[in-house]
Amino acid sequence: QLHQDYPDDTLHLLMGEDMFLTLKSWHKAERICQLAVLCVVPRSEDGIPGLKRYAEELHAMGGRTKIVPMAYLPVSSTEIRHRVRCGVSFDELVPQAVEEYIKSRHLYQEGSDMTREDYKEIVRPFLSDRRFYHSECVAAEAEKLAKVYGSDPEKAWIAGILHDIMKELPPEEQLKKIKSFGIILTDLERNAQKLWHSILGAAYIKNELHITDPEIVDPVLYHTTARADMTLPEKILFIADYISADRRYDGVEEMRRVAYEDLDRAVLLGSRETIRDLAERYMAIHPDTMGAFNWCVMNQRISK
Ligand code: DGI
Ligand code: FE
Ligand code: FE
Repeated sequence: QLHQDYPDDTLHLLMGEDMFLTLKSWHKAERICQLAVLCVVPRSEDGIPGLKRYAEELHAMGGRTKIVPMAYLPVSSTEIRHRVRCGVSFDELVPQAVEEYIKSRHLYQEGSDMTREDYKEIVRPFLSDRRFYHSECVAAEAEKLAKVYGSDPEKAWIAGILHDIMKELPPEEQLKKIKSFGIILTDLERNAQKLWHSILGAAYIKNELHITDPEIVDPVLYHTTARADMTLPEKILFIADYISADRRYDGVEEMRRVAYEDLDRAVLLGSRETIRDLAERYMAIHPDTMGAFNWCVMNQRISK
């Protein structure tokens, strides 16, 4: 087509080293050689002799070639896409405008190929053995609950493995990070250190791991307090955290039974327990914790 449009011009076909070295196996390779000068961009210094050899083979079948002297860029698109998906910074690999474009359109994140092992690898360095084990148990429990109640089991598992990711950072560091994400805490929140890890966890997942799915981010945000009008994924993580296999407290067996019988009832019992425990210790109760309890009471007929 281009030859018809530009009959007097010489056409050049640009390609990278890998493509060039497979050219002879392409469909109608000889025809391609007739139609255009093949321009190859080397991937590394070491690649050039190999390219020259291959170019000679192409010359033998009538090909014209040019090895383009271009500064070798140690950048691979596969590497960039992988980094984007894993939430690892890639700004040194692309121009700033490209970075902004990729981020603003959330490219290369959909159909994430992150495996469970990838998520575990992300969480592992933040947590002690005990807390990591807890996270695995919560993830497994959340997945199970999701299957029973018709929520997305994979997302439930991911929310579970991530939910306490910030729990063991030193408190001062948690506070610093919360500030750095531009989050303003209420007075109550500033004085309730146990609440920081869920607020920070959700922000970290969003800003650093670039996971924006509300079915993952919101359950993490509300896993400690719960709240009124909870979504199904939020209820599931809140309860999974309460009944996971590593939990030991009086009544845990009863709570496990209720959780699989009536999830809303379990949320009611859970928030009642949290409030009772906090009140006994003269700790401030977060409005969302109260909100969850009130919402549950008003929505359920409570028979003792
Ligand atoms: O992180 P986990 O230990 O797995 O469990 P979690 O995230 O539910 O945290 C439980 C802690 O959070 C427990 O020490 C009580 C505290 N907490 C929960 N709701 C409130 C709260 N603390 C205050 N001050 N106010 C609350 O409303
Ligand atoms: Fe937690
Ligand atoms: Fe937890």
